Amino acid sequence: MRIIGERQRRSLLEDGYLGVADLFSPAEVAEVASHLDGLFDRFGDLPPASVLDLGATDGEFGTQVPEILYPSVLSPSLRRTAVFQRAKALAKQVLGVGTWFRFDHSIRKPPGCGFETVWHQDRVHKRTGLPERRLNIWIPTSPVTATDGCMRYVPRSHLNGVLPHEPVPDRRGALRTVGVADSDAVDVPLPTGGAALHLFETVHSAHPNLGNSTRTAWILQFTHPRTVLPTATLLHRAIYFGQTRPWRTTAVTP
Ligand SMILES: O=C(O)CCC(=O)C(=O)O
Repeated sequence: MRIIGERQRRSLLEDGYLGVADLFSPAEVAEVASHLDGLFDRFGDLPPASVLDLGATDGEFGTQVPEILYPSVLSPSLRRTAVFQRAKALAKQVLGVGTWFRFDHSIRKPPGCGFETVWHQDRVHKRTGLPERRLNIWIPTSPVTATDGCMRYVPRSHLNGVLPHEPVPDRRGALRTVGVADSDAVDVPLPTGGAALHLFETVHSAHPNLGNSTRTAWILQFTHPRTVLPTATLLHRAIYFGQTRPWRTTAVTP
């Protein structure tokens, strides 16, 4: 199924990122937002393995930059939304037949949150050595600009392999790409219904939220094994099921 135009697809593959303004209707995004809000409302009661805070090491956990891992496993209704289905069709259009859903998370930046998401390549966090291509679909539940936490990308940075990363002092779990200048980057502001797409190796970051509204994003990651061998897909799926088992047994909504 064709979700974006061929020129957009080529631009994504050439630049490593793409902003699309009109992938979903506001009502479709509102449905996602209500599921995510339900999870963030219960943040303190979610299984410890499914929550993080990307803020300062000495900050109060869950109040700075709360993150929920695998929200669609905790709240399986998310997988039945039009947003999920269209995102999956889009990933298949970009990566090809054999693409499947790998991971989702949601990151919230409360109003006045001064923490940027540091420059990084997603591939740096990959734990398995299986060869694959991945696509991230970053979906904000409200309009975003540089003031309230939109994504930003370094164009064509996916072409240089995995770059050196360094830990960020006083920030929880953050690994930052060495030597990126803010002036190298392009902001991707979006209206409600838009999404920012990027490849596994693209250097990216998100602005702090200095606006007055909460910024919440649902982030879906799809993978395409770089081999036609069916065993590669089976291995990927086995790893996925192993990793998500603790979340699946504690699903909190029907
Ligand atoms: O939402 C954010 O602040 C950052 C998201 C991100 O880094 C990603 O989607 O890979």
